[in-house]
Amino acid sequence: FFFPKQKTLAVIKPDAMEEHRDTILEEIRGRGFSVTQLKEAVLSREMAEEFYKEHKEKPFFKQLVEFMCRGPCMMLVLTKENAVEEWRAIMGPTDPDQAKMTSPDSLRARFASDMLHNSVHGSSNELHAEEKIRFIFGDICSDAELTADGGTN
Ligand code: DGI
Repeated sequence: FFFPKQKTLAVIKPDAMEEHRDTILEEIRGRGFSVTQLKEAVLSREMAEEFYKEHKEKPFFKQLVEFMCRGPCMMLVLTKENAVEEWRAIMGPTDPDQAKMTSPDSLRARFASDMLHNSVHGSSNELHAEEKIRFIFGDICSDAELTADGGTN
C-alpha cells in the first residue's frame, strides 16, 4: 500500500512555550513526524483573530485571541502519513478534564490547565491544514519541505 504524506499545522500555544516546548518537540519527532517548516512568533491581534475566525461569534473569542497573542507561539508544519488525525490524537480533546479521562497520555491531559489554555493546536481536517499553513507560512515552498516531502504539495 502507498499512503501519501499529509501535512498538518501544529501550534505550541503561549501557555506551553516556557515549560513544555522541548517535551512537545521531542514527542513530535519521537512519533515519526517530519517538521518541514517551523516558525516562532508572537501573533498580532489581527493574526490571532484571522487564525481563529471560525470562532468569531463564540463567547470565548476575545479571551482566545488575547491568550494567543500574550507571548510567543511555535508553529510547525508536520508531515507524515495521516498527519492530521494522528496529531489530533496526540493532542487529545479540547477539554483537559475530558482528555485526562479518555486519553491520559495525550499532550492536553498532561499540560493543559483548562479549556482555553490547552497547550497545543492542530488542524481538524486537510482543508483547514492547507488554509492555515498558507496563512502562517505563505505560499513559498522551502528547501527543507522539498527535501522532506518529495516536492509534493
Ligand atoms: O480544535 P480544538 O483546539 O480542539 O478546539 P476548537 O477548534 O473547538 O476551539 C479552538 C480553541 O478555542 C480551543 O483550543 C480553546 C478555545 N475553546 C474552545 N471551546 C471553548 C474554548 N475556550 C473556552 N474558554 N470555552 C470553550 O467552550
